[in-house]
Amino acid sequence: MTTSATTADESPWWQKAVVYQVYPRSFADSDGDGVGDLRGIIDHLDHIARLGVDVIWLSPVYRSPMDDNGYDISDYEDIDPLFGDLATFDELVAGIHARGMRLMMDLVVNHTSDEHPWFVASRSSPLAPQRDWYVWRPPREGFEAGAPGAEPNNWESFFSGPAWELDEASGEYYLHLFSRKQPDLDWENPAVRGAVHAMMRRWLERGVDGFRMDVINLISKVPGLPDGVVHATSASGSPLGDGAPFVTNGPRIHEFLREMNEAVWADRSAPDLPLVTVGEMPGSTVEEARLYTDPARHELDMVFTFEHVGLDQGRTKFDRLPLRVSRLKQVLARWQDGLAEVGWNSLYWGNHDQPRAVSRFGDDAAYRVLSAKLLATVLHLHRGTPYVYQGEELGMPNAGFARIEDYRDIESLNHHREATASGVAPGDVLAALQWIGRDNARTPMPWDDGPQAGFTTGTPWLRLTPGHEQVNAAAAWADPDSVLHHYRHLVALRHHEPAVSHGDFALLAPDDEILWAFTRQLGSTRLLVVANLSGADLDVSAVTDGWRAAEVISTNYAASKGDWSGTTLRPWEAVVLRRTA
Ligand code: ISL
Repeated sequence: MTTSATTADESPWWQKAVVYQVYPRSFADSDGDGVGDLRGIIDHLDHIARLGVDVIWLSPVYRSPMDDNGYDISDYEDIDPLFGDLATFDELVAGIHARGMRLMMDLVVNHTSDEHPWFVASRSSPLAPQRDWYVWRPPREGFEAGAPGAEPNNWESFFSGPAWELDEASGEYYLHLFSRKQPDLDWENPAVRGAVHAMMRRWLERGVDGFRMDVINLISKVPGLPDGVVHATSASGSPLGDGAPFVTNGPRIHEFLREMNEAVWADRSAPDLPLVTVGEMPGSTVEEARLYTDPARHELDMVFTFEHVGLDQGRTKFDRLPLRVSRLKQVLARWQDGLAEVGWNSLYWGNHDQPRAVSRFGDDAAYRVLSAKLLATVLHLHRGTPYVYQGEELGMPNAGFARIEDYRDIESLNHHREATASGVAPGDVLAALQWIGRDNARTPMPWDDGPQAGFTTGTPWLRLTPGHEQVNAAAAWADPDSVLHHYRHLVALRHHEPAVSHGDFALLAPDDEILWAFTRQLGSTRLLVVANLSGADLDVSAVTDGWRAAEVISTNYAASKGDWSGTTLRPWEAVVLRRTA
């Protein structure tokens, strides 16, 4: 059993915090155009404040052609008119601060939009002063520009097809790890880094309290950009290889993050510094995360791991594998252990890129409410900073759209096009989208049981998730046994029980496929979490031995505080016990 490096008392504020993610397109629409906006968020801030959370992470609201819903930015300094303007943004910041919360902005600097003035200038000529702000390369030797296989290397884009786009005018290609409208910035260029730092400083001066850094571990690429292992051929006939090993946690990533710290917030030592940073890091191991989040290294406060959300996926995210609960528990436990002494975990089940937690890990049919609460209990009783994605607190299930016409996400649409073109049965492609597609969790927030669930007076940009007549915020606030009230309770528990935020973690029964059990310990306080991931009763006496007299401090069954047997968990029941010494 390890001892923790920081105790609850001397730790930075964000180690006791809970973050709520707002996906602005789908939160609340104030002007009837069918798209959520800043005024809509302002109007609904009390929903978030009443949950008790400490921080709001706002997905991008900057000016954007919206090829990837704002993750393609054409002006880092302005708000997209679809969402509002800078004056409304200032009002939002004030409203968040007035409620005692903080605001974390999305920082998307691996790439810009192809409509960003930097890229427009870069593209204008091979001799343009900003040419080297992006990654330009001539065609592969011996190939004519535009011929299949002429791309400078064989990397596949994360959004299907080659990761290079030909610029006809110059006959050169630019790199885009995501869509062709998201050209990668060249971080080797100090002018690029300086421009990003200056932009970050301006947002901090404007009052924001931190950054969630989009795919920040992809910004340093291996020089030479070597070909990856080939695994497929694109619909256009180019061989496709895996570029991930050459862009993930690249050679200069730690240097770039440290430099960013020095340039943007010189002194991070003040204990009450409002700042918080989290790096989105697909493909990072726990060992790498320890380096990124070691406070002595001045890089990041925490990172988003993808290991636990990749366990049900094969070579690509659309290849479905059966999920083993034992693996899920063990992966999260390994991250708990790996960051126990040095570093810090972020904890999440879902976000705007993942399907709904209750559909993926729970039972969204017979046990939607219970399994949503169970998943919340298990996650929020880990050590780290939990993230709640809008709608998760209502136990929203996947949208599960059965027709391709209902999808809007570029990743899903590109995959559908490429996969069907290369011969995969359309029904199989749709089944994969219904399970893992990003639109599953991007549907409008259901506020009430009225038309369009109170999200908009117009036509929503994406259809609502079926069932909003029952699953909506108004109904949840009115029902003391709702998923929402359970989240409120878990947030409060973290704030008031130091063993929740800082206790040491130990996984019990690691190989059990149904029981999820672990302990937390801080000083003389011990907690036991037991959860039954099945629809049948489960005897848990083997792990509750010695806990019979313990106090029940959390349960997901209505009004059962006093009456838990101590030996049997009902279907999808999750209980937290506390005892001293
Ligand atoms: O959805 C995914 C996980 O399976 C990835 O393809 C995802 O794109 C990746 O995690 C990076 O995500 C971030 O950057 C993307 C953007 O589309 C995502 O919304 C964002 O969270 C490009 O900016």
